[in-house]
Amino acid sequence: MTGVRCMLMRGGTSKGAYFLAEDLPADPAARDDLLLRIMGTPDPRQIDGIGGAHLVTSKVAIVSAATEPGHDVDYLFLQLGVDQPTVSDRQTCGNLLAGVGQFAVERGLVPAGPERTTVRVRLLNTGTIAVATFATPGGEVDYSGGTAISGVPGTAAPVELDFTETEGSVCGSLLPTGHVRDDVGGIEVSCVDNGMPVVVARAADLGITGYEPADVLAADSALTERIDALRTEAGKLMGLGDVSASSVPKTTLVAAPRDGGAICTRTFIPVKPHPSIGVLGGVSVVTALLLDGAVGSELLVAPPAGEPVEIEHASGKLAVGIEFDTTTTPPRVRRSTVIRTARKLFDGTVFPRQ
Ligand code: NQM
Repeated sequence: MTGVRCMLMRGGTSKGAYFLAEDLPADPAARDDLLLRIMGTPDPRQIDGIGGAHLVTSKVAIVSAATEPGHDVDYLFLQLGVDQPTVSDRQTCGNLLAGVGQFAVERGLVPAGPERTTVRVRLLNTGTIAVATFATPGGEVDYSGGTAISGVPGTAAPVELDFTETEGSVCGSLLPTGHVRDDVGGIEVSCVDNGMPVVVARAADLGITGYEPADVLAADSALTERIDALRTEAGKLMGLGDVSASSVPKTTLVAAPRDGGAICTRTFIPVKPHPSIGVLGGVSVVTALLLDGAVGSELLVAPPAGEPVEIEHASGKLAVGIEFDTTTTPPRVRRSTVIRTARKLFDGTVFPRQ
């Protein structure tokens, strides 16, 4: 049986299989078929593969050396379904991105610095560049450290992620509907794309408090239907066409903060509750809430200017730093930053189901 070289990594609050592009078939159809068999999709338990039976653990990162100047590596993200045999490249993933730089060093694509290494990563799904900086004492990746992130037990080495030019990276503009606020089937929403297309609505407008645990939301089939209808209509307004089989747009329901953060969120990917919130999903939500007139901006308890905005989510908090260029109208996002951690879980050969 032929195996494939693979590294399993936790990236932020997600887990995925990382491959060098050269270790996978070049033909996308053959590649996707192989990846489905590696992950054990379709099967709600992914019992015959290495997927973790949830969308945030059914992910793939494909990395290769850059072919153009200006960045070090190319990163293609693929979201694999769990119970459906789907492979989607319509979104990127900021959580798996947190492991891409270390993977590139481990595979010899990028030389490690003596203390820290900075890797410029082109996100092939969106065409934008992210910069990842992490510890490489003595020229080796060190995954251990004292940084805790919500949704992951224990601590690990911090990875600084810095994003620029993410505005409209999937839909073409920061406010893809052309408005800061829209009415979709009687629900007020703000549709935004600052690296991830997201529909922001008030939790109360969908009949929930916004503080429910993820498993309670997952069991609420009426809510799932409402969110599906909302995102399907909003997706059309955002220029994404028929999104019924697409992982974007995500939906984030917001409520007043109650744990010292700036806003409380519950996110759906695209209709299943996220255990926390995605990285670029979080960046997009914060960007929306900082815009005058955005739905939910009245609930935001904004920190002093220049300080990160802490998003409360179903398993803790995510801090997002956003720098706006206020000399333009409307203001443009200059850069956004998030701290994550990542860890190599195993490195070896994976054997796909036949
Ligand atoms: O928004 C889940 C995750 C993500 C994506 C999702 C992500 C991001 O938690 O950048 O990280 O939104 O499907 O990994």
